[in-house]
Amino acid sequence: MKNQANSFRKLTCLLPAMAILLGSISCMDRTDKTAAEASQAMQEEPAGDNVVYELTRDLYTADPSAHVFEGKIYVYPSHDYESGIPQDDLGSHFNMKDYHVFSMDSVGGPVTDHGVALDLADVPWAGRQMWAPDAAHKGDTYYFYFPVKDKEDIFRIGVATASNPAGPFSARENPIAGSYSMDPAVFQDGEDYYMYFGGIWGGQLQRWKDGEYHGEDVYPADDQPALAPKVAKMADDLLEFAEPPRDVLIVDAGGNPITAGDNERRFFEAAWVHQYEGTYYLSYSTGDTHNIAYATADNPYGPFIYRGVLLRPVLGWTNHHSIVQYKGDWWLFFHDSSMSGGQTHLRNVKYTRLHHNADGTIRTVDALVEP
Ligand code: FUB
Repeated sequence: MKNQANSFRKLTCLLPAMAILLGSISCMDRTDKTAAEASQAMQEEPAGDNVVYELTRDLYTADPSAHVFEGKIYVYPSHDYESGIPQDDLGSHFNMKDYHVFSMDSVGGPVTDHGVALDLADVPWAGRQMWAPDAAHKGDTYYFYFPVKDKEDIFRIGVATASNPAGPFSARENPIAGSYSMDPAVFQDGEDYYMYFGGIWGGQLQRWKDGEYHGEDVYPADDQPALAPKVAKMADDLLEFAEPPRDVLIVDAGGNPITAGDNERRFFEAAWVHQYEGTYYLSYSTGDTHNIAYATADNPYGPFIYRGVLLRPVLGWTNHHSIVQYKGDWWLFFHDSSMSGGQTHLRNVKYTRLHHNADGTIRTVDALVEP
């Protein structure tokens, strides 16, 4: 993946400072706190609007999927580490080989690292690169969904199960039939569960057409509809798809598909869906423009109408998030690269309050910090 131009980051960093000069301090805590100061805030401040909490400083974590299980917040992140693989546009430097699960009893409270929940060596079909996971719960079983390249270096999505939310999880013999690409996010809508997935560039979505792998990087022309995230309803056992994956169309306010050349708004990776007051919110990373954008629909399949940006670029190339409601408040989990001094493949998870506005929009979070 490419390194973002520093000038763009610096410009976004200046915006909150200009706002302060104009009398607004809404971004001040997010932009002025170093990682250590944020940890300090964790001890001293109540759950305020502008506080950014860190998940852990004990290991590198990224791509956080947060859920409330058994009254606690559980976080399912990627586990970054330095594998020595050089950086490239396909994300080879994200060479992760296991997952840890974290939990906390309260916002800003102590965080428990439950240790290795799933290891590459315990997935029979896996080759390399354990990327952004997610989890779901049904009956007395917890399901852990993870993308990893198979032994032919093609991303597939696997599922592993456990009797408790922290694992350890036991992986199935094979990936989910019909799954491909990466970044699974499983959304529960009443009795139904849907998996959203996909990502371009390193996520290989551009190498698939109609569920078939053709192996070539093929992108639509700039004026054509962008490559879409996929969605499939899950079977009752949550171990397979109940239907072939379909495209999730993202359109502008006029109903026109967001085009491949519209890098500020088009889908790149990191789909997440939550529901707020009956509306379905699809949020996703715009990749090379580094935003978390969002779009809304009246059903889980879409089309979703583009609404704006909910998280501006953070330190590091990638931007990846999840949204969860806990005890009445909404929380945005995300990562940046502040703990490693800006190294894109060594990230750390953070979280902060998220606000839905009365008109259905979401208040934009600006969490950029300098390393
Ligand atoms: O962590 C590896 C990849 O980086 C994820 O799968 C993407 O969403 C990006 O965050």
